Amino acid sequence: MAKNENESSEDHVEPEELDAECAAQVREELGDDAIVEMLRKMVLIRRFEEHAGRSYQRRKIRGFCHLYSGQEAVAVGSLKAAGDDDYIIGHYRDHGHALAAGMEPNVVMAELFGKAPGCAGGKGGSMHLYDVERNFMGGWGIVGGQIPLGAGLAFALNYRGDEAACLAYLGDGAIHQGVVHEALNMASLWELPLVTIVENNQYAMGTAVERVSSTTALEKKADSHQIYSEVVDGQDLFQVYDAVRRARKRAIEDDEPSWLHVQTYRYYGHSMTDPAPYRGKDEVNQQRDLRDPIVRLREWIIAEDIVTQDEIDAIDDEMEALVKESIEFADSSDFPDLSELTTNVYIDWPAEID
Ligand SMILES: Cc1ncc(C[n+]2csc(CCOP(=O)(O)OP(=O)(O)O)c2C)c(N)n1
Ligand SMILES: [Mg+2]
Repeated sequence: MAKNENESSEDHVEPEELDAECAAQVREELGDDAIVEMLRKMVLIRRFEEHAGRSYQRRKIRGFCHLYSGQEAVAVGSLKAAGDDDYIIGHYRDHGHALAAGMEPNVVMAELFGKAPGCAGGKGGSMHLYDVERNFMGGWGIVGGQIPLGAGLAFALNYRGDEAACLAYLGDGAIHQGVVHEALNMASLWELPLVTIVENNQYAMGTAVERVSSTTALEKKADSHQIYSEVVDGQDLFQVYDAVRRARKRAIEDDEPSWLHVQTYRYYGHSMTDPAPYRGKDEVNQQRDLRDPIVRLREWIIAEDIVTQDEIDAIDDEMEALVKESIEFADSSDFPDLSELTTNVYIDWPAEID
């Protein structure tokens, strides 16, 4: 497994500082407790992914498993900006969004283990987390397919007159899918409250973004649809929060969709079976040393005297314990009953149609 954010590579280097002005403004708006809470969520996701990776290697988790480590500030910052009635829809790399949306680690881990108490009864697995009560409409395995669904959710919000937006996440590898552009065109034309969040982690499976995209300035991809766009530092929690907060406001108050090009990085291979031969260790170490979203946030929190190093260490221990508990919970839970094999496949027609 890759090293965690507490270990840096041999030559110690100072990480890049967060944007001080933006950090101060968000601090003023949200307060210190909310910032510490966001740190806790980011650490929870990091620890969760480490344990999920190990459980996959032990064959406790089968099928697909795509880890989110490195991208935590995107899910946590953006979902902090979401309103209670907002819809959230994303891609298959969805553990981080599920946890950031408030799903219980036990329920998420049980789903990864294919166990009955999982959010989809253990029948969906890693790519299909879902929580209707939190308006988390799922991780989706069809690359780009979640964007027309997100546009549909945004349409529903408008149709019902709800003051809310749909946050729809996609990867750099999804932005050239035809349906994404069909959906963007409609979102622009119909002024839908759709906030698209492009998580540019630099690679689509094994292909670097510069090898497949006519431009690496991915924000420009929305220009022909006359959709507002901007570049966001995805390793800076506050910049993510602020960009999404403004995009949501534009969506709800000005009927303007947005396209946010969020620059981030993933530390593991595409999935658990990808050893990532297409990039060097140095590149990954450089990202971890200079741009890790948790390290950068911690440094800022300590410099601002919000909490002490000891309190930060205690958060680490607490999140590690929470995740270990979720592993034990998932491991000791039952698999779905055999009778579940045929449920949720066909609807009980006509009773459910009426
Ligand atoms: C329509 C479709 N085409 C191809 C695939 C296979 N596939 C799965 S992930 C992936 C790459 C997606 O990369 P990106 O959008 O950058 O997301 P990341 O894995 O980096 O989070 C591809 C091509 C798929 N799932 N769906
Ligand atoms: Mg990608």
